[in-house]
Amino acid sequence: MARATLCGVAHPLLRLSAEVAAALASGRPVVALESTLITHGLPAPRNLEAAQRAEAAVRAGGATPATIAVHGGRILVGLTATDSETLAAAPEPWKVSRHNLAAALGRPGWSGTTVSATMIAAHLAGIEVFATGGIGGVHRGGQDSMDISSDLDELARTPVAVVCAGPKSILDVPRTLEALETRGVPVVGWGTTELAGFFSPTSGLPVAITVDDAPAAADLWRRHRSLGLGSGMVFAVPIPAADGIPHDEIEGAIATAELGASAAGIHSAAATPWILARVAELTDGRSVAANLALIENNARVAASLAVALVAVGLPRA
Ligand code: PSU
Ligand code: MN
Repeated sequence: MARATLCGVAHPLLRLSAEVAAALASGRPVVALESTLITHGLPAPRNLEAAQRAEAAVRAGGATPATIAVHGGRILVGLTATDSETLAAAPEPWKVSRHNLAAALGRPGWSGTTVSATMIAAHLAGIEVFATGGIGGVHRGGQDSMDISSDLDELARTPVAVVCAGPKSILDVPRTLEALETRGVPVVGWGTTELAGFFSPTSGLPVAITVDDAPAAADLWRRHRSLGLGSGMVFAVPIPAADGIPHDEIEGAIATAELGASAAGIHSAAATPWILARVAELTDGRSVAANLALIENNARVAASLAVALVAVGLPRA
């Protein structure tokens, strides 16, 4: 295990796996992966399967996977196969974002990192590309409850490219897009002028920016970084059509799950895991199968971006 260097100084709270450290040291492509979807987003044993399929897709795409989690007072960047199994079965893991990252580092158990905490860790480690399922955003009713994911502010302040299938469709997606625009976060359609609809390839909402392939995405990201804007970028990749669930069908399940969450008084950090679990029940597990497929697809696309960034070869801003 090696420590990351930040401005040449080892960061004592990060622990890079030997494989990730070697890839970064020699400038090879690396893709960060989050772990809240392992600890909180998906039911066992599909959670471990998701982690393994994402890592395999990154490798097949010619990059090194760096799954990020917190354990034993360190942010782990790159998990061994055994680490992943332990994480997937960890008792009472925390769900860690910017606000409780330092606190999580003060406890012995495992924590899954959300998009926000994963971006922080990836940036500290010098990793520019990160793949996940969907980003958090403005929850339905968020204009009253103020339940707005810290993912949005993180995207505004941390320069990491996040490859996803759009905002999670359990959210208020139009308000999430407005919040991202306000924060100066580009939302980029990957091969499409329509925002990816998470469980379905389409959402009915337009995106202002489109790239057709990985080299174009790499050019856009490099220009963004060179301006010193400081923000991240969302690359929204549609789920492959064969794996998607029709928009109307999934919307019905989400609406029912939302009502159930309200009736049960579920909110804040517990909302996403609860609603995802209920949607899985309501769709007889089809939402879980779709979630795994889109995670794997995003990992594959993120690897192509990381490879293209190395090919562009410009110094990091
Ligand atoms: N997308 C999924 N499943 C998940 C998540 C996203 O398909 O479990 C997680 C991500 O880690 C994301 C987090 O950062 O949910 C957002 O949670 P919240 O809304 O509490 O900020
Ligand atoms: Mn929240």
